[in-house]
Amino acid sequence: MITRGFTGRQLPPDIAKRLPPGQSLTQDFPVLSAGPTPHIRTEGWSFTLKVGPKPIAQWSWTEFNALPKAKQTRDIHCVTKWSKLDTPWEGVLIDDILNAAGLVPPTPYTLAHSYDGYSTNVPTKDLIGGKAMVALAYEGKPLPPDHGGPARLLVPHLYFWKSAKWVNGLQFTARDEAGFWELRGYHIYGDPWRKQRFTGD
Ligand SMILES: Nc1nc2c(c(=O)[nH]1)N[C@H]1C(S)=C(S)[C@@H](COP(=O)(O)O)O[C@H]1N2
Ligand SMILES: [Mo]
Repeated sequence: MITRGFTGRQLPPDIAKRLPPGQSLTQDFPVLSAGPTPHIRTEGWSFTLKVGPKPIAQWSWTEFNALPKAKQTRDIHCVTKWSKLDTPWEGVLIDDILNAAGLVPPTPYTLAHSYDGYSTNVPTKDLIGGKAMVALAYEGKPLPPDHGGPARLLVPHLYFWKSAKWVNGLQFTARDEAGFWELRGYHIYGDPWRKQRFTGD
């Protein structure tokens, strides 16, 4: 899948230092999904915040797109060992979603939920302070379905499985509850710089 991967040793030092251990650089944008790509119409789309089981805020596509937008260009790192540098995204920061809901982060942990039944857990502090967004566009164009369109979570400082595609809500949880891959042997946190690929790494 990674046809032209470059590892640290062959790269200029300023590029090599941006690759976490064991990662190779890719120029293309691989698609990795546990199942088929769902095609989600923006007409029926909604995004919900929950605290435990209780819904506390919800936006339609139109309402969500009226929230403040931010642009971020970030390096992304997949647990399958590809990294892609300077990926340009636009979307709504989690900070601005919380603001719009009049909410201070209610619990230390969060589960992101998606239309395909996928979920992934992230400590709430890793989602705020400008560290994460719900991305709506990539390279200046609406996010394509394969890459999670119409909306995906983007948490670029963690392995890319934490960036839930087709996201439809965040659930704040009291405890760190394992999501789809975390229940199947992947690391509960997933820091690429600490090679936290699998449970116990
Ligand atoms: N909803 C959902 N989100 C998902 C996945 C998935 O199967 N379903 N796969 C994850 C994995 S393992 C990775 S590496 C990235 C891949 O994103 P990409 O296909 O845009 O490269 O999406 C993550 N988000
Ligand atoms: Mo992945």
